[in-house]
Amino acid sequence: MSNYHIKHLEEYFQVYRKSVRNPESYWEEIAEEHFMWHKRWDNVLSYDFEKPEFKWFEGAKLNITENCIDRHLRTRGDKTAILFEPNNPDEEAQHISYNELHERVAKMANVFKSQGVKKGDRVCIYLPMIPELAVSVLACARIGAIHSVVFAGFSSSALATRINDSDCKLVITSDGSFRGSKTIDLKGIVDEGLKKCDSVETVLVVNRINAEIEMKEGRDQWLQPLLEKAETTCAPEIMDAEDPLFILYTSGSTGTPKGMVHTTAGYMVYSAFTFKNVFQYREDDVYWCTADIGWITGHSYIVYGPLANGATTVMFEGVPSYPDYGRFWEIVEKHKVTQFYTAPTAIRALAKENLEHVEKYDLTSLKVLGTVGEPINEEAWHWYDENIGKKKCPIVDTWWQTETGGIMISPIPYSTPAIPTFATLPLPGIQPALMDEEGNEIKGNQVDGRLCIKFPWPSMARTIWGNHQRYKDTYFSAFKNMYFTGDGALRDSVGYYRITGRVDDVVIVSGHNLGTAPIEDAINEHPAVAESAIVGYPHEVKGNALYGYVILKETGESRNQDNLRKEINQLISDRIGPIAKLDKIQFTNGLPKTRSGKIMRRILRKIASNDTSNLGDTSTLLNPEIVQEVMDNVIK
Ligand code: 6R9
Repeated sequence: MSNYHIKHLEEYFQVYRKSVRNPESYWEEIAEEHFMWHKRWDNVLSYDFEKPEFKWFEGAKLNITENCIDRHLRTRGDKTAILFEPNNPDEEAQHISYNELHERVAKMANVFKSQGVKKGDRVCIYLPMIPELAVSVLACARIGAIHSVVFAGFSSSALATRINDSDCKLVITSDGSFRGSKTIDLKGIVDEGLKKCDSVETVLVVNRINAEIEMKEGRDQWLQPLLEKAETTCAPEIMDAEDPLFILYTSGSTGTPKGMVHTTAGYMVYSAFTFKNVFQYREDDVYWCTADIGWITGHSYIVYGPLANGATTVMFEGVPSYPDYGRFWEIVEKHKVTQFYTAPTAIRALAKENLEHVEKYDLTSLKVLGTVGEPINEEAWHWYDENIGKKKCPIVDTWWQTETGGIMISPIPYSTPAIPTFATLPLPGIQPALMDEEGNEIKGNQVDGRLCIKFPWPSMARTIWGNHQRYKDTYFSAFKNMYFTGDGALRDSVGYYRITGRVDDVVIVSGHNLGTAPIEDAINEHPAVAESAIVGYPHEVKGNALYGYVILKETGESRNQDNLRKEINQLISDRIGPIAKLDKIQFTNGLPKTRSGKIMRRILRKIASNDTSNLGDTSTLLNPEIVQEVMDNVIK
């Protein structure tokens, strides 16, 4: 039995020690045993932090879709690969078997080819969470085209920026999408965006909502008739280990989005390995990640990781609040979901609602719960543990990034004892380091610093598309011979990591470093508080002072606000110390959030600092309208 599946903490430590003593042989063994290669690698790893350049499994030849589909056909052909749950609960779910997926990917790949798409070309995928999205991703990989999935909630200008940055040749979209009780005119957004794009030759359109749309002569084509004519098999393009697999854009703290480039072999090995271990996936499980495939979480843990393991992966088109707040739990019951992976922001939103929405459903199929995307506060963690996991399901708080390609720090269920708000221990092969501002590594436990990774791992992003210098500057210049994550973290007395938030979320008040996340945690413990965000603003005496934006639960809204402010500060004082008390507290109905649920603290910081002349790009916000409301109620 290989060490692909870790079952005990003791085993974790053994595996971990082995993995860092000799990373090359560790990953080589996994790559050898669990994947299908056309040619073996000549060299497991070569790297240079100065250039920076990282190559894994160089010389190997493979196609990732053979690993995700073809090799399962003999033993799992009729097993459900993708379980599609539509937006509308009255529409029937689709069980797409591995055999069917094989055929659908081949047909889509042949359609792409018929439109002139070749190995190395970029294809932009702008689709809602429908099977065609996963199928297009895999079809690109089948023929060696580089996919660039753009989340179908992004605006036309955000779409155009991304298409132009990587000169996509083809765009695949749909006539529209369903989102709760609404429909969204995706094709209209594409038409608007493409006014600014010269590289796009073809737009393929999936019919999802039967909308009347305009089709531009010579550019736009309905997908269905092309699929009907397409051959049902497509030989895989044989790729080099380091050939790019996809580009995925992530926003930086400044400037244009960064097109992170992931390559084939290392990404495959690491996403598959982490999927199996972090979710303790077993053959008959039904795994559900609620993310959108437009984010890295969807790439690695809806598509590639699960399919490389021959798993059944649920794809949900809708939203947690439609037709009501019980929708997630209804789906868990209906499909007997065993692993459930979501974001803290979703948990907090659902925890605000009546518990009846949870209690109506049978959640006993669940075995493992996961969270990703931001630090999870204690209150949300306990709500998840008690009401969803019924205190029987390990919770994996998984820390990672678009750039890391896969989960880096996370408990392993049944092995790592969890502590709320701690991502706990690094996965095998991952070597975190905490650094001080002078560039020295902070050794030992009970310390905090800037989180870096000091040795390469297989799924690290290899460059920023078209801008290698920016890749170097952003990730490899702050600390020598290290990858800098941009996050702060602390390591507790037993070596567990807790992510304290982006380093730029740290506020220095009277010379004290204060992470905003722990203060928010303290505030969120107040029974009347639903959510909060803390930022720093300039203060004459302290350098910086703290400004809190607080959303109240319905029950809190009738309370006297001055009393609430006092209670909140008392809580902070109790939990963290008087130094962390807030100078100003603004009660608000909402907070500006990115589409992946992250609070845009940059905007809140400017508002609190009375510096609203240039709020920067707000086009990627989920709720741009809230910005004005927050500004109107600012406390001067
Ligand atoms: C996968 C993903 C990355 C940033 C990362 C960090 C934050 C993600 C977290 C977490 C605390 C966790 N983050 N997971 N913070 N605990 N479990 O979210 O990728 O969208 O690129 O965001 O998200 O700040 O640096 P991405």
